Amino acid sequence: MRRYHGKRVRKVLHVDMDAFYASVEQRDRPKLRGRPVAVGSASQRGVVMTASYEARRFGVGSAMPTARALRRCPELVVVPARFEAYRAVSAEIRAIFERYTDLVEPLALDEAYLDVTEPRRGPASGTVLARQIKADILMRTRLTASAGVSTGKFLAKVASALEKPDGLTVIPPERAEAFLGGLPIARFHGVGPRTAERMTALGIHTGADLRAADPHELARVFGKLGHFLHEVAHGRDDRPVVSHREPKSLGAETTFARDLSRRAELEPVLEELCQGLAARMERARVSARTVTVKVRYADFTLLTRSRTAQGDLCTAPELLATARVLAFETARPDAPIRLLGVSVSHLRQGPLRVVQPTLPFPTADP
Ligand code: TTP
Ligand code: MG
Repeated sequence: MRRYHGKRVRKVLHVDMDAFYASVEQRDRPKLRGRPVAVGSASQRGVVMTASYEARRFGVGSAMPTARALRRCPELVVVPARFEAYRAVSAEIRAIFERYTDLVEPLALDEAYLDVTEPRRGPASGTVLARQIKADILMRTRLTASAGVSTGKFLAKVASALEKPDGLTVIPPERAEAFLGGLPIARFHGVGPRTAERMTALGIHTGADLRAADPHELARVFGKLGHFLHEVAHGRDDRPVVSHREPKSLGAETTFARDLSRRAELEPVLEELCQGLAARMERARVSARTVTVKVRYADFTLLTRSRTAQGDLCTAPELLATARVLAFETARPDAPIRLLGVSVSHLRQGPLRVVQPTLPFPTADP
């Protein structure tokens, strides 16, 4: 891992599709290419969700009433949204991101943070990976994305917007301080037009002004945002990239201080493992179909046995019933054991045991 002033430096990417909905429409309807396009409702009271870069030159943009957009750009083509198509592209880019790192945090259909400090493939260069990811996206979806590369989420996100469309902006650690110092306040994440106005009234125009401001005063006037801005203006942004992907399996194991061989000694350990596992499954809101027990004997031979249930397992007693069979009905019932583990797989998302609500009227059983 790269170090800067003795500190470990992360490599964080922010990738964001260009004029996302509008670009998908232009891709799928060649007649719209090169023309000012807005995606949104064409009705009198409709609103523009996004506009192609051709339309942006006329001052058309997100959240603008369609009527005003048409006044600004009379030749504007307004098309309705096709969310299915956008979701499909979203899944494609997500799959590309996940080929490079496990740490993918989607923010919306068209954007995500990626931590590529230790990538799954390719060199550990944020710049090279960003270029590859952009090329993959273009090849797979025929759409362009912009990427920002830096040491944290904040800088990566600001960077990705700097050279849109089809941009790639890198802010290395040695340039971060100067960059943040010169950054206008309105470009700081979380600062809308209102906050920007209030900051300006206090004489805060740039990141350098933020750094010079009294942090207590900032926190008093702007609350949490004030504290956050003071921190990021100093380049302090340790927020991790958190992937919300569902786990494929969950497991727990214990190595004993001394080898155990009697069932009476092993039974409570197994019970504890199953209880811990059931609690984690509940927090993750998953049920499981397969239970695996792992036994390492004192002579280090390893035994793993699995059983897949017909239905979904979720409670500790259910897990224990299966784990018991697997652990104790083995070929070596009395051999000393040094490690015992239980894991669950074939996980399914969903509330575990939903009590059927009473129906207001009788229904026919299937
Ligand atoms: P953005 O990434 O904010 O915008 P964009 O991709 O259209 O343009 P760019 O990133 O190049 O500046 O939003 C992604 C999509 O989300 C956008 O295509 C449409 C939708 N969206 C809305 O529906 N309403 C909104 O107010 C905004 C900002 C976006
Ligand atoms: Mg976008």
